Amino acid sequence: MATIQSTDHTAYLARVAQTQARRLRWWREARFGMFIHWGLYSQLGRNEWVMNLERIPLSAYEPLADSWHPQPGCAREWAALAKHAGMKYMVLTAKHHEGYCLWDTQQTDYNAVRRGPGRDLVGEYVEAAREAGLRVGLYYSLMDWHHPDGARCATDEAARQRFVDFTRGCVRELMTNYGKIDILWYDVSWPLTSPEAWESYQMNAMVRKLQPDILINDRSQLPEDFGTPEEHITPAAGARAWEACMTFNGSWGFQQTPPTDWLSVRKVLEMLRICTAGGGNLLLNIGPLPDGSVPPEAVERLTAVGQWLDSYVEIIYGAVDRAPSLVSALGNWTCKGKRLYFWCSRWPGEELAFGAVQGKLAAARLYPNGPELNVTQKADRLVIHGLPAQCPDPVAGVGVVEMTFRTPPVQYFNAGLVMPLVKPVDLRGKWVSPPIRSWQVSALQAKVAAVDDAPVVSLTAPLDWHTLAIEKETDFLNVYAEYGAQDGILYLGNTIEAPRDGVWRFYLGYDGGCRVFIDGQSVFADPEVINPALPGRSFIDLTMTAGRHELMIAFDTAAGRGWGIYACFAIPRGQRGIEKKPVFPRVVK
Ligand code: H79
Repeated sequence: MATIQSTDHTAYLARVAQTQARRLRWWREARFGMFIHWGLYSQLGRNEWVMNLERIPLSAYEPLADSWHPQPGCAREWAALAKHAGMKYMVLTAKHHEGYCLWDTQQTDYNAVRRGPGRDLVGEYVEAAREAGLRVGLYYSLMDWHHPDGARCATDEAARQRFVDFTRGCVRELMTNYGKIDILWYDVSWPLTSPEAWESYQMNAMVRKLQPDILINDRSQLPEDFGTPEEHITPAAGARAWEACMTFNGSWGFQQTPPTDWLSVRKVLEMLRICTAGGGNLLLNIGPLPDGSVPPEAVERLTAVGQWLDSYVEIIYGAVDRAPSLVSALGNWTCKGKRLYFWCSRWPGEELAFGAVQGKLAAARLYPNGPELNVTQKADRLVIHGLPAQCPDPVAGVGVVEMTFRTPPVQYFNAGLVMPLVKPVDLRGKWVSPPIRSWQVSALQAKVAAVDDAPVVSLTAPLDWHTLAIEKETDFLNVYAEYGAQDGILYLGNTIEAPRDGVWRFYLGYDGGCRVFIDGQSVFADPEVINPALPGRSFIDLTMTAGRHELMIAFDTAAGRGWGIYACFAIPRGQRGIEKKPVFPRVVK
């Protein structure tokens, strides 16, 4: 039985993965959506958790179902506002934790058609969103404070089955009765503690059968299509799609707060900029009043946001990507096609500089239509001249510089320190060997939790070894150039020949954690960064017999924006003078 189930899941997951890029296409370009929290709690105006947080008994809460009489046409107002604000999709709470269903459901009488409103509020919303050309999302809380099995399902199997049937019934109706639904936004999956208990695979497989193009969020205890950081903006790792959901004034459900407690226009634009630079979306909430009208603070601010967006359409929406290899303390980078955009939120004045950029800048101008700017690019410093003294956009407090590069830019920061890339000449001299000039470099291997867990490998292992020589200018092995910004373990190996039995000091500067092996024995591991320009700070005394040995370094590319190693041998201090002329291990070609 278990085997059959897991096979089913594999097939399901494969299908999800296979269609994901296609299904996500519109969503990745949409950037900005409207979240709408609206329910019985809106009448109380003390947060959508009011029933729970104030322990309002059901007998006192349920009458809210009859006293709710929202104005007709309010969904059109939301849709018009979303459109004006530059939002491309909407997500409405079809059922929040309180358990009240805003649609015409057969699963419970506790719904908007049979009680107070006497209307299908989901139906009205879907129609209004579609009319405005917006994508349609439905929020559904798995947790349910009204359903009699909503809590005891955790401890009573019959209750669990009833509750899961109810849940599946609700979701089926939402996915069947309203035409094309673009997003299913699950929330809180308390109290069941596994996707098996929720029967999430089966439920979501049903959803996808009914809605082949749908996107499902990650809150049914399965990762599905996108991550949902809540009240913080944290980009997902790698290429995983993500959407930050944010309140406007600290409460999802309608709550009156002083105007200063609402997000300012600038703050909303900042969120949008940070989401854009992280390749994610912003789902910004409004909590309409019980009559369905939108709080004037939200209307006013969203309207201004939309006006601002009109001038930035090209670089907010569409195929905008992260530019993960570039950083600055003054703002964020994005790219679109061949162009790079620096969103400068801390305006430096007439000159804007970037350090350690490799890649030739061809042209720069102030977005959207400034004249071409003068630039100087020398050694590791790139300066853009002739910018306005003050930030050109007083609304967002951000100026965008559009750039094109001849070759794709990356930054090599040397251990994060601002220092000239000097050769470590202090190590040169009679008792110190020249640096090891070339290494065998493996293909990037799987990431490990800590560099001291890096498995032993040998040069005979089939890891696509290739030769990499140190850079002429610095004598460093530029590991960064090999792996770009990817995370993983890179192996650097050499066969060396010791000229006699003895102890040699192995100086190693490394910008990133590493582990060292001799003949498959671990002799050293350090997760820290030792500036390669200061290799004397880090050494290992290696005892070797005369003859050949394999020297292997596991280099943790994730340990920083690391860029390389410097390695050489030396005769330890106490042993100097034993021999007239020091002899060092040499690399066997
Ligand atoms: O709808 C909005 C919020 O009401 C809802 N998500 C957004 C989009 C939300 N707010 N807070 N939470 C969810 C936090 C959830 C806390 C929980 Fe628990 C922790 C739910 C389950 C574990 C506390 C412990 C409440 C139930 C068990």
